[in-house]
Amino acid sequence: MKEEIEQLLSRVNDLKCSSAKEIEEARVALLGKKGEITRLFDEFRTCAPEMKREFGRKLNELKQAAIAKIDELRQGASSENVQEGPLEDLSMPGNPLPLGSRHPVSIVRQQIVDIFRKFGYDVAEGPEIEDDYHVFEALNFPPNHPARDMQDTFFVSVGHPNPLLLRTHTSSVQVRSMESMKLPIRVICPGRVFRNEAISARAHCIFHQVEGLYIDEDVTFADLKQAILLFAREMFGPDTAIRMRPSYFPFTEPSSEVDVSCNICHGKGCNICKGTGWLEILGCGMVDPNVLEASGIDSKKYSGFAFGMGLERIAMLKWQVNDLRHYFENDLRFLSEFDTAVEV
Ligand code: 2U9
Repeated sequence: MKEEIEQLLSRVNDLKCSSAKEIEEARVALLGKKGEITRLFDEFRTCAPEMKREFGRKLNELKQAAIAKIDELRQGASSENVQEGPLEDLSMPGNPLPLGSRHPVSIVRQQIVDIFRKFGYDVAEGPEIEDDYHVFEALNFPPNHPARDMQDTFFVSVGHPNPLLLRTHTSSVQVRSMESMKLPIRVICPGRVFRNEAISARAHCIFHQVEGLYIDEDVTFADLKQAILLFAREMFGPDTAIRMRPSYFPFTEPSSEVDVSCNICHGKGCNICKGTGWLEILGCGMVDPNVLEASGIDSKKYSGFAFGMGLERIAMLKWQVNDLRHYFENDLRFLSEFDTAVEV
């Protein structure tokens, strides 16, 4: 008991609390009905008579020290809280918490996903680290295609019989959808992609895409054209026109690049559309029969269209951002320009 009293006394002497709440909690823990000092007084009643004198004196000293310490702490706390002059106006609003804002790429992605959801598309996601099959082979890339080269693609494991790589497009997600979903398929795949490119105002080694795929019986190029037109009008305004130019991709045949009418100069020509009146926004085409067959889909019965777009590019056109690097630097002066507050 003697040791317990001494330990408690040194704890009382070292006690440090700043707020009134903490001081009251310490008082209750020491001197309250179930407090440690109160318990020692209870034990004192049962101790041997020859010890009572010494323990009684020590216990009383401990109790007085605890009361004095609590008083001292209370005085310290109240003098810190003394307010000079009149009280502040307590009805004034508090300090506002800084609210974040959504990243421009996230805003554009959400808009595109919302539009295609309305058209009945599902949203699918897949791994960023992929294998050669899902990124190239299943998409009809020939074995010697430059994209398969280390100059263009980041490989995670080299010299492995089935090397892993960072996906260069989200088409790999659509391949996985073809493997796992029942036909007809209507799917939209947003995601981050990686290409071994030098970073500049117009190129980056990481960027974001949304790709889409629709496979059913009797899907034609006219369906593709209509889907893209409806999307462009939802995204860029009801007066938007589209223009399709022939192109080439290994995974679609025929393939096309799509421009929308410039909604800044309305065709007159400005420096955003470089005087042409048109802005390139996406690539698309009819899914190559080889791609359907590679995933076990009968290309005689089914056909489909696919499209892909780069989100940074669309956000650059939408907000006239002239340097891609702004999207990756997280400079608050840039990010706070996009004022859609995050909903919490
Ligand atoms: C499957 C079959 C076909 C996806 C497509 C494009 C055209 C395209 C580029 C736009 C700018 C990529 O971000 S970008 O560099 N994409 O032009 N993508 S068709 O075609 C597919 C995808 C999956 C199974």
